[in-house]
Amino acid sequence: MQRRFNPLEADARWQKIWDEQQSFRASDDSVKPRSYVLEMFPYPSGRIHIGHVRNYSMGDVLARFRRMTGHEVLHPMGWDAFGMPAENAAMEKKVHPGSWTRQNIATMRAQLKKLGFALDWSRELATCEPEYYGHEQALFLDLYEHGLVYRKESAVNWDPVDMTVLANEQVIDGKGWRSGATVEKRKLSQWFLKITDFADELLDGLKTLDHWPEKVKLMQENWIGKSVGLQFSFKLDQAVNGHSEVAVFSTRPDTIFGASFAAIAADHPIAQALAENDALLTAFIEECRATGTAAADIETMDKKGHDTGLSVVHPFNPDWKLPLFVANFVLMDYGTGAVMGVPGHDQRDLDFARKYMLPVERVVAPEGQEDAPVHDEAYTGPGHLVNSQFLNGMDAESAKKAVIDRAEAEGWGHGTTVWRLRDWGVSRQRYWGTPIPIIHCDTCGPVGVPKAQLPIILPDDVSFDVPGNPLDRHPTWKHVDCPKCGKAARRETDTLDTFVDSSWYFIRFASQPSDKPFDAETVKKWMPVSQYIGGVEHAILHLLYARFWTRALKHIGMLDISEPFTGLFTQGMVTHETYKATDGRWLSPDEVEKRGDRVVVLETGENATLGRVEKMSKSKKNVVDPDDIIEQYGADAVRWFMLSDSPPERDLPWTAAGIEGAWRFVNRLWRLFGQIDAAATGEDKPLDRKLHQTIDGVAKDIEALSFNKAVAKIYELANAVEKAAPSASRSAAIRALALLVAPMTPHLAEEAWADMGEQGLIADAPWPNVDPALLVEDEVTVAIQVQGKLRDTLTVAKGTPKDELERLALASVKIVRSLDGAVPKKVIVVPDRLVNLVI
Ligand code: ANZ
Ligand code: ZN
Repeated sequence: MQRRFNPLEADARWQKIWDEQQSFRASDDSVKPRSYVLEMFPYPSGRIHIGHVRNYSMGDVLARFRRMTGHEVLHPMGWDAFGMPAENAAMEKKVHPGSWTRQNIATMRAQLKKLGFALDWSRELATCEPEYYGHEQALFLDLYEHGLVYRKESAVNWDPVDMTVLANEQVIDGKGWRSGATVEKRKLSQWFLKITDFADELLDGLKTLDHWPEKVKLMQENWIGKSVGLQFSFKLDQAVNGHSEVAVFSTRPDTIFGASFAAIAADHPIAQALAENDALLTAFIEECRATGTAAADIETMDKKGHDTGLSVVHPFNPDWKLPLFVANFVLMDYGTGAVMGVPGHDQRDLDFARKYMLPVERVVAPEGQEDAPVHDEAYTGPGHLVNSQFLNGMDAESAKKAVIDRAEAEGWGHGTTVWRLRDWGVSRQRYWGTPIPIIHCDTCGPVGVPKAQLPIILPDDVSFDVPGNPLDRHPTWKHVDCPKCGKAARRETDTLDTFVDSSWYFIRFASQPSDKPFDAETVKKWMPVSQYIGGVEHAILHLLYARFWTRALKHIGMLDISEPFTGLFTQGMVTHETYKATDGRWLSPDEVEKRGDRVVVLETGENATLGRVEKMSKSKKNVVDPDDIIEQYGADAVRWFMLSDSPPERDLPWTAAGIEGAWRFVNRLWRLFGQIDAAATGEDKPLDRKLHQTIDGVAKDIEALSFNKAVAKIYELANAVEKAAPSASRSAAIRALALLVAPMTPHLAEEAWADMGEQGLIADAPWPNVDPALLVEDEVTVAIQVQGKLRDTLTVAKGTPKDELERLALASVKIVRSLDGAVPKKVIVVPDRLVNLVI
């Protein structure tokens, strides 16, 4: 009878058994070596999407493999459950953010369970529950006590219709992304975390992260943005409102003789003072504010300025005056909010100088280019100083140092380091987040909530029918007495940025006592996470914040770990073709059918156009629902497909043919697993060798997260087993094959294991041993050359003696033909490699 694997029945049965036996529960007390495997926890948006499936399949293979290699594995799952989408749903669908979120969690948990991931569900957590965020409040207070949290007025993007602060990304062309209202700059008192205290450490720590992608480390490095240079003051030719100098910061003090102007930011105090009597400048400043200056746009934006009519004096020559501009490309919150413009060597300055017809002079030149003028491109390369008085002839590094030394000796400047990293503003005027555990008292100022009163629980009875923060307009919630003096006071109604929630969840997974955030001893047993897997979109913020929290907790003596994630892997996306109807509507894959080269709309029979292969997204309708696919093919085929074909860091195009192929392979394996023949005897040496090389190779591939390579090796082994004649070796290979696929297709593997009459679960079985003797090839291919040209090859036993190789070479039909009667003058033999006949 043709054996057919019934995934729907088998998946559910094994999932139930794993659940009942708590197979994947991690023990804090195990004596085995530990391994913590973690995928970035999902936001409960509604349903699992295929990107999650790919991400979690990868982590699962590693987790299961490490269990098989004798590790006590921690592989937890939880929910990053606070955030805006829940409030949007509340506004649009009139459901409470809490019920919307918890419903989504229930749905997505069930979906994940259907995929058979080896997760320790006993440690499941959701950041929106007081059992989690109450401890976060305690940690916030700990950081507050240690001076790592402070309150500061800062300018924010304020949406006057939604009555909320918007992140920069939520401001589109100066308008709120939801309301469309013109966004205002407002000064608000907000809470900040002192991440800048750790800038140096966070930068240095990157050097220790050998198992992180280079590109992620580079992105973090740029984000932290350490710049070493000179801060110095230009004297103003006339004082403005008591300002007699303009302080500037430059990373290129060596180019100081190339300066042709100075520029200040629109929000600079001198610009503000001048604007009081200058309507044009006031208008220009307004314009700068409206467009905003995100650092990223500076390179490309149109450089604009306003000439103040004032001049500054060059520090090396009291007679040398440079015009002072207010310029849109100068940021107020970087360096000193003012620059010296060196058009010859800075592209922004060059664009600006060309527009306002300012001098452009070269002061750094490579050998032979001393007199070459600078045209459209600023020269940023290496070279030596020219046109620079006492600096002439020096290389840039020495010149930098010489200028800094002079500035320090003469007292007009000093060497300094400037960071791009800013402190982390964590206040959000939102409901669905962790309440900030602070009480504002008119007498005592901000007072931390006493820990015994934690958690500060979000009130349930809130409404979303009017804009603004529901916590703020709740009738009673914010009215409390001051914990210090007992007078009437107000609770903080801002909640924490959800990035705070995800900055320590991996610590809570490792240890979750009810009376404190974690137990440091237990955390130490599991942390750091040995392998973290997630999307590259988190390369900067989430990973930096998580690194910061870990270091901050260490700094205040709560934890003894510096880096939370030893290994990081960022997986590629799952993509799919897109389809469009003639009227421009996007069509989903199940609305169309491909007929040859044509794509046809099923309902109407009309032609549709085939668009690009793109990341699956609801807006383009090019999504496949994991549930549908699991229903059709079972979890294992889906998992297998997610791991095959593409290297894990690359995008994986979802195709019907791909999942079909995976499904066929699952069935091929199932038929093979039925072919163990206890009666078959005899060895099959080549098959033994193939098997052991595969065991070894697959293990290495899984550890390197090269899942597609592991899959390819398993295909090859399956082919070899299928072709082999019955033997004891073949039966052993079939049994081992079940173990090899167990991390990837665990339900199929369990089913086969039971069917083979093996004891226990394959999930608990050890990874097969490798016999090192079988890893070495005992046959080699030897090249035979005539006059250095390849004419034939020999397959011989390794170590075949020289004279035997010579004899075999001369006996080769091809060689005899090639020599055409000539007798070799000399025969060169390199054992195991080649025979060269010289005539
Ligand atoms: C003169 C100069 C000459 C500069 C030159 C660069 C090249 P990074 O490396 O990113 O730190 N700058 C300083 N403060 C600024 C601000 N608030 N807004 C806009 N630009 C500012 O950049 C440091 C350089 O950016 C500084 O060095 C300054 O221009 C400019 F050939 O000074 B430089
Ligand atoms: Zn008080």
